[in-house]
Amino acid sequence: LLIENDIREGLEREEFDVWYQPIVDARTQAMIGVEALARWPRRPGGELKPDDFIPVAETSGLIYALGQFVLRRACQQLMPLSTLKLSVNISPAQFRDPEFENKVASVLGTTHFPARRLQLEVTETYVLENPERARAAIANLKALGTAVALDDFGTGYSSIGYLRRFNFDTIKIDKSLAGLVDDDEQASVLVSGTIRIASALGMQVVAEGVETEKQMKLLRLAGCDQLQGYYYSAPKPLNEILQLPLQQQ
Ligand code: G
Ligand code: G
Ligand code: MN
Ligand code: NA
Repeated sequence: LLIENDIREGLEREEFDVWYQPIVDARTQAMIGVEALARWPRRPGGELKPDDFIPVAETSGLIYALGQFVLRRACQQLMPLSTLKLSVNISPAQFRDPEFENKVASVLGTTHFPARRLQLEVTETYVLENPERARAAIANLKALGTAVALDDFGTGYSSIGYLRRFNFDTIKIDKSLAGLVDDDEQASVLVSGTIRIASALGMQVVAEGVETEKQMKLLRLAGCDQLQGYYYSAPKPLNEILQLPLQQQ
């Protein structure tokens, strides 16, 4: 059983790592950015997935330290790659922290990573539980120059009409929805309608979970700006991502 102390020790011993998944321009197919994903490869007794350790980190409060580690490490690693954008997942608990924006600013300050190359991904859970704080945090982050994305769109309950009021720069359509694009007519209408509305509201649209060429083509035709998924690559260490046969912008 994974307990709080294992994660604390893992952080102290620097057993955690950050892997990356390419995000490509739907039109040119060039890699324009990466999503950072926490990994625990050196955990004694075998690797654990984020779905095993992120929830424990959240309930124990260690998500603040783990989140800062991921953000700092990713900014340091991406720093030398002049144009590649970086997208980092943020837990609702981190976003709730009134010091969160200051912590982001401090990482940008110490790593010299340009704010405009950074995007933070949040889920609707966070937005729904405290709309006022969410609005303020998003405004403060945008004032820093950092973009904010709504992650996992299509897995929750809220409509794009409601979420529009939060000024997200980007909406990421969840793989459970995007993956349906080649399934049936109704699903495909749902996906393309979402893309059209989000685009008309001025948001960038990213489809996640692209696994086949057919899905890639349908999502591009439906108007997605960016694509991400196993079709391009699974998450890997940065050096392996940079060796993929994807042109870089
Ligand atoms: O890539 P993967 O299967 O490993 O990710 C599983 C889940 O864990 C995803 O929902 C992803 O957003 C989340 N996750 C991965 N890395 C991080 C991280 O650094 N911080 C947070 N808060 N969530 C993460
Ligand atoms: O919740 P979030 O969107 O941050 O989660 C990213 C998760 O999705 C990671 O666990 C990553 O490993 C996984 N993932 C990325 N691309 C694909 C894909 O094409 N298919 C599937 N099934 N999972 C994917
Ligand atoms: Mn994500
Ligand atoms: Na997602």
